[in-house]
Amino acid sequence: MKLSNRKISALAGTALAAAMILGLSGVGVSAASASASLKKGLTVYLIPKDTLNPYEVIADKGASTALKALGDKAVISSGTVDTAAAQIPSIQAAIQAHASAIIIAGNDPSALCPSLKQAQNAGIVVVSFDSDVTCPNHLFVNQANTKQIGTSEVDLLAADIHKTGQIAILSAAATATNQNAWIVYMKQELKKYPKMKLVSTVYGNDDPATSLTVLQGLLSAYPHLAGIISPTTVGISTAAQYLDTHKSLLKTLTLTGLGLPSQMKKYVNDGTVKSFELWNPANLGQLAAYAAANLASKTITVKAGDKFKAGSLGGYTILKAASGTGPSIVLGPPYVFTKANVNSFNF
Ligand code: RAM
Repeated sequence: MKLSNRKISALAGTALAAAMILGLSGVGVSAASASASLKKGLTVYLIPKDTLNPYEVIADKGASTALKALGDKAVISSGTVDTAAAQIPSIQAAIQAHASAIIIAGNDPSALCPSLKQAQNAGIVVVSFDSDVTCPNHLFVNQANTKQIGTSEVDLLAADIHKTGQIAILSAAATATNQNAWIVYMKQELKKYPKMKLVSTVYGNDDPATSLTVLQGLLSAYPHLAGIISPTTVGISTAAQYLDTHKSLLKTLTLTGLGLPSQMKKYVNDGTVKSFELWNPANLGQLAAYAAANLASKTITVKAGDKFKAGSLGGYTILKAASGTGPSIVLGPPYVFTKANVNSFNF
């Protein structure tokens, strides 16, 4: 859906509008119309950053629901920590299983490339989603425009802290392609706010315990912190939980970033967090599933301008490679959650 963020905010007042924007009414897949030319019985390996992260679990469920509706088999396989090494056995398993496609959220931009090349040599189509890899000949299914995700998080925070004060970033793994790409644009956007100073970026590895440890380190190193951006659902929910039990910090500190409404609504409703952003991870999975099924069926290639239908999500066109990235498709704009709308969402 091609809606600007401003239009989305204007619409956000009603639960129905919000549900339409995030495709909640369409999570169930009407596969029939789009699937006529697709091969059936494909085996598709879904390799998330890790199998424990609730965000990845929802995205994988969206993908596997769509694949099953298309008559394909989905295998979800990954490690329990966000490293490339933990994902490589799953790529090998896909090769052993003669899979048709791999859909992977990269824990590292380049360390997975030798294994993914082996997979491609075995005839397996490679799609990255959520977090890209830099390897050749794959399609990246991006959740939203990379620049918009980065800049909008800074703008959200700036509005709340009167464009002034020390800020920090609580990120995921230091090698995560998606968070690092967003952080590049955060830094660029911060140039618009000369009185906001980024003092530190810490990495919680999308592990709640590590995220808590680095958060506590941050708070003790920078007692005057005015803002934290956590561009990861694991980081922001961990930080929100901590701030909820240390409410005096909220007098001077604002937390925002990317969160799951299901995890964050408690903290938004009790005032710990004012606003945060995301998209529907199940829709991201569904879009990646249709992209993989189309590539494996050779109804499209990894070429800018190629088009396909992603079931209830509608039509998508492959975008030109930008510098430093390959061809991609973008799910849609990020959505801002506040007390006014957060209760309408269940993901
Ligand atoms: C975490 C993961 C994921 C990211 C979301 C926003 O769950 O790091 O890659 O897209 O946050």
